[in-house]
Amino acid sequence: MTLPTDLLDLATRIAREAGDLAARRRREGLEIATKSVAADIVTAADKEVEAFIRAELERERPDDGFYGEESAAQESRSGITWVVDPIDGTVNYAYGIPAWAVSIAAVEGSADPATWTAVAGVVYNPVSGEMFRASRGGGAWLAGDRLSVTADVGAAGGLVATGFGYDPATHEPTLALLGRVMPIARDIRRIGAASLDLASVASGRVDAYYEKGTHPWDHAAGVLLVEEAGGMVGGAPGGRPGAGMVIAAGPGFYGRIADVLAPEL
Ligand code: LIP
Repeated sequence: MTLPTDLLDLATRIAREAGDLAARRRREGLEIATKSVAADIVTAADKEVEAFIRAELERERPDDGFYGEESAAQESRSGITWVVDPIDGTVNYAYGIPAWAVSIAAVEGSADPATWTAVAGVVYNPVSGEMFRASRGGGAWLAGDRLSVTADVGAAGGLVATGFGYDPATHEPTLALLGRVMPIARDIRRIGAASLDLASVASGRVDAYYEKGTHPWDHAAGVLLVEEAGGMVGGAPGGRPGAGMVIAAGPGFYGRIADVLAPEL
């Protein structure tokens, strides 16, 4: 039986090496292509870094499954699947904004975000050197500091992180949603990487995060960070985070932001 801490140690080592590879490639210059729409970009580094992560995981744990942003899914034979975003915050990475991360999560169960259970996860920002880590039941950590969400928000309201999809057709409804959130917010932060948004909730740097249209690899590790830091997550049917919506906040604010977002769920 593999312990969550064993999976966490493996994810930590690989994320650090993958992040340092991505940072080297950034310094060397990028080749950029587009995916779904003009603003949805992918770099050669995204694919190279995911291939590196995948090869390391296959070498160490050949029976595990894989579910990544840039390559085909692989069914698990061990009951563990690795959910990977090699460079989350791709636009920040391309522009040189120091807010992008390697996100690696180990989940138990089928490769279905609606039912899997994350047991270990890391979000690594190679620019800041911050390695956010969590294992199920083991807490969430940044270096030697245990992470904790904010307990509640003051009279000014919550500091709320959010994001916008690449497809311009989604921007009007997303802005309308933001207009509904602002009355309970002191301000918003648009960091540009869901995994770092969730790490910010877990570390109390923001009070909440919500976003429509993210992918499981964007949030699989970050959601575990928030849960292990005493926070609440949800947004999709069954109280799980999903493509329809991810909501994460401390227990004192979660109900308020979830109520405001409820018509979207
Ligand atoms: C990004 C997310 C971000 C979202 C962007 C994009 P990517 O993921 O981390 O929260 O607002 O639209 O989806 O594409 O950089 O891996």
